Amino acid sequence: MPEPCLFGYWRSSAAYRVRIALNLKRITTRQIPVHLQAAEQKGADYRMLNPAGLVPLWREPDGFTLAQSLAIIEYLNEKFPDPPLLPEDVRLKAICREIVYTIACDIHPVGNLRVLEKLTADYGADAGARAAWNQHWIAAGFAAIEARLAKAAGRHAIGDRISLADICLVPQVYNARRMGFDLTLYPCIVSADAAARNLPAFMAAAPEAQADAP
Ligand SMILES: N[C@@H](CCC(=O)N[C@@H](CS)C(=O)NCC(=O)O)C(=O)O
Repeated sequence: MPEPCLFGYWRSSAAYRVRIALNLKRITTRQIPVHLQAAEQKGADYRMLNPAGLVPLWREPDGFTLAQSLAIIEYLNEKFPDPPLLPEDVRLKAICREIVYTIACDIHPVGNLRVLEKLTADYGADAGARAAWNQHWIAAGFAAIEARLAKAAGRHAIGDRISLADICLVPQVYNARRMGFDLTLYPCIVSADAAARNLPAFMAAAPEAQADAP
């Protein structure tokens, strides 16, 4: 039977989120690498599939496609409800989304490759300036998440069950570490990351575990 495909890239944190969700739900998927450093996401062939020119992209055998990691994950969560990725309690669900949106709307987009490339092309930002820019926005978002986790976290970001908050947090912490971001001020984030990162579904989704990793 043909499998659905996930177009991604080993180090894309948005694709990493979807990989974790797929593993938690045990959905078999064919992974198709799109080499971001080689700008494959900007090529005409890929843009035919995803006009946004970004990964991840979900494609089903009947041709149905979906972009945006959170849209993909919420779609999969509705189609395959077990295990649920959002808390049942409406307030906890909203808090979970607060954390998720802080990462996916406030931190991740401004550190994206195309934004960093634009900073360099139009404003002459060198590697140091790009790193400082990234670290500034990670710090702003992590301060808000740390305060929230100090109240909401149990073993995981929201209580004791893995949720979409952990699915977004682990890739963002991976990115932060990759950029040499100092996590000392964020003990609750470090603890939630450590509790989730070594679970099998997270380990199998990790960048270094992907076939396209160098
Ligand atoms: N909001 C989108 C963001 C997707 C995104 O920015 N993907 C990055 C990789 S993490 C990308 O494709 N970057 C390519 C580029 O900037 O040219 C999502 O959650 O799917």
